[in-house]
This record gives sequence, C-alpha cells and structure tokens, in this order.
Amino acid sequence: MQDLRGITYDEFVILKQKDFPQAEGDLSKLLRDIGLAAKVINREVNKAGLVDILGMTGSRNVQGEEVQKLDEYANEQMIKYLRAGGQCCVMASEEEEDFIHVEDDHAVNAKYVVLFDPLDGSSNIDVNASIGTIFSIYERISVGVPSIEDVLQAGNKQVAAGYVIYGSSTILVYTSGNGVNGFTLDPTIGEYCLSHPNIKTPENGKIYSINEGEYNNWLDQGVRDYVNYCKENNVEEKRPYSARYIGSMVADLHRNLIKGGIFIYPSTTKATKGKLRLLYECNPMAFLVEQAGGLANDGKNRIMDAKPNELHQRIPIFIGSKNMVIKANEFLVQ
Ligand code: P6P
Repeated sequence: MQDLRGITYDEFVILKQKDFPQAEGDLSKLLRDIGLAAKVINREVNKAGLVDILGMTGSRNVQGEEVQKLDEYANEQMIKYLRAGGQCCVMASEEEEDFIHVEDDHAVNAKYVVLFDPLDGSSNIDVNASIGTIFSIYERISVGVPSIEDVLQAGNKQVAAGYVIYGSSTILVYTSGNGVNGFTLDPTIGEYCLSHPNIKTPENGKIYSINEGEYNNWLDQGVRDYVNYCKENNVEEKRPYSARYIGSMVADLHRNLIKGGIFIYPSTTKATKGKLRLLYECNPMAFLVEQAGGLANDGKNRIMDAKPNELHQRIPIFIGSKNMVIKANEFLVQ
C-alpha cells in the first residue's frame, strides 16, 4: 500500500474521493470546509490565554451549561464556514436549541447535513487541557424544505464523521466509511498532513476512562463491578489497569483510540440517560471507533443503531477496544 504520510488532508480527501465512483466532490468540499473552520478555531484556542476570550459569556446554552466565550466563538466559526461552503443544507449544534436550515441560494441544492459539537470539553479551556470539535455528516432525506427528520437519523446512516483535537498538537481524525486517518496541523504551512494513516485501535487495552467521582451514583451496579475488576490484581490478565480521565471526551477517546482502552459514561442518578449526546458526540465517535476495529454501545445495544427522537438526547456509552467493551458488557445486567 502506497505510503501517503505527509500528504495534506485536502489532497487525501480528493484522492479518497475515487473510492466512491458516484462522488461528485461535494463531500470532499464539505470535509475541507470543516477543516478550515477548525484551523480558525485552533488559532483562537492556541492564544486564548492572551486575548479576552477565556472565561464565561454569562449565558447558558440549551443544555443549561455555562457557555464559555470560546464555545461561542467555535460555534460561530463552524456555522460561518459551513454556510459559506454551501455543501450543507441543514446544521445542528450542541450550542443551538434547534437545527439551522441554510437558506442561502448557493446551498439550495446542498445534499449534506452536519451535526457538531463545536468545542467539546470546554470546561477544560481555562486550564489548558485538550479540547476538541466533533462532527457528523449525513445525506439529507427530506424532499423540498429541510426538516428535523434530516438531523434525527440513526448513526448507521452517517456518511462521514470526525474530530479535531486541540492539544499539544492539533490533529484532525476522520472517516468516510473506509478506515480512519489522522492529520496533524503543520502551523508553518497551515496544512493538516497525514500523520496517523489507517488507525486501528488495539483489541485489548490497559486504560479505563470513567469519572470515578460518580462511583456511588452509577445506576448500574455492573459498572462498579467492572471498575473493581479493572483494579483487581491479576498478573496473568495484566491487571490492574491504568485509570486515565481528562474530562474531555475528544481527548480521552483520542488517547484510547491510539493506545487501546475503554471510555465509559454510564447512566447516573443525575444523568439517568447518560451525559453525552447521541447525535453530535456518541454517533460520530462510534463511527470512528468501529471503523478502527473497536466497539461502541450503550451497555447493550450498538450506539449507531439508536433511533434519535430529539436533537439533544443523551445516551450512556461504552466505547473503545473491542474486548474491553465486551468484558464491560458482561458485568451489566442484560
Ligand atoms: P464529567 C465535557 O463537558 C463533556 O461533555 C465530555 O467532553 C466529557 O467526557 C464529559 O463531559 C465529562 O463529564 O461529568 O465527568 O465532568
């Protein structure tokens, strides 16, 4: 297989377009629009401490969460570049109560729908921990005026998904259904360059990621039993595992994708349906992890088979290395 390391994201997307004979280049353009928006977000994330863009806006979003200035900025950039690119007719964002119908003339025939979390993990912004943008792309299914049915599609209908992690380096990771590839932003040329070709997540891992501060609030005793299993001494099965939890889904999942591991956000007394959102956090991450050889379920059922009922619905998630997810599921009451 040709070594494509160093090829830019834009070149790679066009090259891979050949994998889809019916492709007309619209998805390639859309993927490039998202990459551009993320470059602009990255520029502000990287200097947030130097300009008055840290801290809170003083408002709360539809989730009831305090909106960070950088959250708002990232949301504005995603909307701006997706609208300008003209490849999507409908957008939905964690920061927007309802979906956005792009009515501009140049987008009237656009066939794609984009759902995104513009800046996930934003509670980490002010402490310089890694955060990220997550996106999920579908083909529209409505005829005529776009409608809520365009955004309430099951994750198994995604045509592409990915994230951009703003960390020690800025890496864009995406899939369009033919494997997972990662591109590191080279700030000297302003291009994402292929650095992680054909990512495969290890079937086994030694990392478990869960907020153990919620130990007594997990609704399923099986989650406590699994975490205790992870802590048990068992030389043969190489336990205890290592606990790693940043509190930023993109950062925790990126580490586990590369090194192997399991990330769990279960149902709790405070978040009885889990905390993470199905449409723009769990589905795109599930698509990526499954494409990399891992698993993603709600403890029992595949995340990407969940039928969405509303835009911001939440779902418990067990995601990561195949054999770790299978093992965790065994502890849960089925
Ligand atoms: P907790 C960040 O706010 C986020 O949405 C995810 O990025 C992260 O995995 C999760 O919430 C952390 O939640 O309850 O452990 O702080």
